[in-house]
Amino acid sequence: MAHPRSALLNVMTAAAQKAARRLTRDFGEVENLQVSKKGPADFVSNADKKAEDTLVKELQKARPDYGFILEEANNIEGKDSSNTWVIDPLDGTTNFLHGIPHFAISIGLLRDGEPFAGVVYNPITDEMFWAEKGQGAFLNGRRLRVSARAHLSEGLFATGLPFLGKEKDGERFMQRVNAVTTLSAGVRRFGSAALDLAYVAAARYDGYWESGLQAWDIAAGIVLVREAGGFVTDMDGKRKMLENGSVIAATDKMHEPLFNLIK
Ligand code: 2AM
Ligand code: CA
Ligand code: CA
Ligand code: CA
Repeated sequence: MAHPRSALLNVMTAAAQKAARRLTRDFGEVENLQVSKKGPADFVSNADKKAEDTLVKELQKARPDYGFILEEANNIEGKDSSNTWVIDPLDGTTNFLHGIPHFAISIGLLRDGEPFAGVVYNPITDEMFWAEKGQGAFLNGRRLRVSARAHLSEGLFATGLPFLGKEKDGERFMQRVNAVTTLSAGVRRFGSAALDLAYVAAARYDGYWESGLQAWDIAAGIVLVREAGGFVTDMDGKRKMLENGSVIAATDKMHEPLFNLIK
């Protein structure tokens, strides 16, 4: 039987599902999408924007006073200053635009500035990941627990590769990948930070690190990993992930060895 969800999570998953219907339709016709460029290798399509509009509308209906931090539109200040949605309507846009079925909708809720609830939904695999502080993390109703693998040599890790405009740190990045590939079972780079974090929560990956991210890439995923029993810090070992856009997320056993390898 599916685990019961709080009213808050029902609002979030329903909004994700509604936005996903539009995204899935557009995914079938990516050649017809209007694509523009926000920065070096940073693309946005009308699919991103439509999905975001749907999410804002649905969440505003259910929680009229909450504010929004949005990837594609200006932030919206809410009357209730202690609750803020942090939204990436389409995480993995490059995959989406290339017809690669690995992307997600990411909805995080900050309460008093701290990640409190998160939903990450991959509409292609129909995998809905959700978590709320103190309530556990779930995938389609099944409770999640990070992997129990204990040694780096058994671990599978994920990261984000630097791309055009992000290659400043390229050499340091390659050293880190080199260190982890040498000692682990492998390193993956699938191109959606939100799903990378969800996969750590689901015990598919043992750890994940990346820098140069934005709050909307990771706000939801942070709650997933923590509620599944994993640890999340920034690349300095602090808890300023949302401020400085770097993240190391791993199982309870792998966080420290991974941190020591890549710090
Ligand atoms: P996006 O698809 O929403 O843009 C993968 O490394 C992560 O980086 C994804 O979460 C992706 O989110 C983000 N990303 C991809 N290209 C980017 C760019 N050029 N600038 C900033 N973020 C980017
Ligand atoms: Ca983007
Ligand atoms: Ca993103
Ligand atoms: Ca995005």
